Amino acid sequence: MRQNLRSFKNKILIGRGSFLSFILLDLICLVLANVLAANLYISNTYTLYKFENYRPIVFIMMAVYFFATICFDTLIIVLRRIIRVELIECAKHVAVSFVVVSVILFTTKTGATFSRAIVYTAYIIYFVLIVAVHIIWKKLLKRRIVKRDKKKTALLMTTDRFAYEGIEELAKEGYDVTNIYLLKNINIKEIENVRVARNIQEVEAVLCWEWIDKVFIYGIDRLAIPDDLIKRCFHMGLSIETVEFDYKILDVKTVANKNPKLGELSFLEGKRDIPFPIRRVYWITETEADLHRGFHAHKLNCQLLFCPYGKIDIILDNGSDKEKTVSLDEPNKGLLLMPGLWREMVWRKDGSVLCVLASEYYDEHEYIRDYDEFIAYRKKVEVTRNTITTWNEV
Ligand code: T46
Repeated sequence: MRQNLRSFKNKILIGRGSFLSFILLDLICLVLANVLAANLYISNTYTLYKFENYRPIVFIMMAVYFFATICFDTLIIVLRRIIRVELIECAKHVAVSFVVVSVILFTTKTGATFSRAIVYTAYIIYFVLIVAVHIIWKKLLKRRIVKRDKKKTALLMTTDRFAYEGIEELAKEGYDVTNIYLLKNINIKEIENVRVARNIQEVEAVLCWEWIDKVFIYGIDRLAIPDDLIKRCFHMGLSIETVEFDYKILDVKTVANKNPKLGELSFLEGKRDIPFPIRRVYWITETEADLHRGFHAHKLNCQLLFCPYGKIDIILDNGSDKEKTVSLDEPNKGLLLMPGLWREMVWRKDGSVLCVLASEYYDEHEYIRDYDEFIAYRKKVEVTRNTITTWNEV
């Protein structure tokens, strides 16, 4: 119940409430359109139409306006909307209001006393006015926001596993991450002083009121991002870039002792070295050379593999490029594996130990153990990628 109330409050206050200036502009346009339409039909152009008589219908129009705005989302995401989308959205917005007001005019006695022609003309003028005002107002807003900060800004869509790394990597590309959307609804308010949007409504408000140059999906499968959100971004003419990597070889920090008899100590530290929260640790022992294991891929699980003793080859296949082999032959070598990679492990030395840190709990359903199924899965991911490029080009 409390959750529902909170999400309703977010919807109204954060989602719709932030469009106040657009709502006010629209209302001014509505009144102006009525005055102009009335003047077209009344011979005495110097007296602005007998507004007193006309007042009830304007109030009805305003009430319908609020109804359309709140119930049909006709005003949502206005700042970056591309012109074609702006036209469609304004037409939708006027159409909802027009249909409701027409029904009132045709079905009520009071309605019959008003000139329907004036109302219809008012709606045509209203449409032209709001399109023009929205476009100009957005240009002004953009100029004000862009002026304030000349750095390129980014919205980062990721999970808690990759947020830190994402901020760092995008900074290298010259982007200042101003907002983060975490895929899993975890109660984190900020990461490295960057605000975290807790739900889609908050992301929409960010996209509307803050100047975002680009949206980045970092280190996660694009299929995991809600479709609605992706569409919203494209609706606004925002491009989305996915930063993907299949695997990374990491240096595991190692402290060598002055006295070699004391051996070496290697260590991995939570957020600093491992870009995901560790949910599981496992290791494979009692092995012999020439043992082959694996032959599967993961849909969700990210892993960090290391071999503290011996030598193990990890053969990686992403379904399209040539297979790659990474040899884990030193304790200070780590291999970060992203989901969606087919792997085979080959033991090269008796007794070699494979240690794995995993981002997910064990779940047989997120394994792909059939190679054909794996290829089909990779293709599906590719298709989404292409679709996104096409939308981007619109
Ligand atoms: C991977 C490579 C590197 C569990 O019950 N819990 C666990 O956490 C794991 C990892 C496995 N199991 C069971 C499932 C199977 O019945 O242990 C059995 C052997 O697992 P699997 O055949 O998947 O083992 P490998 O060596 O082929 O693969 C393992 C991991 O499963 C996999 O995630 O990436 O190591």
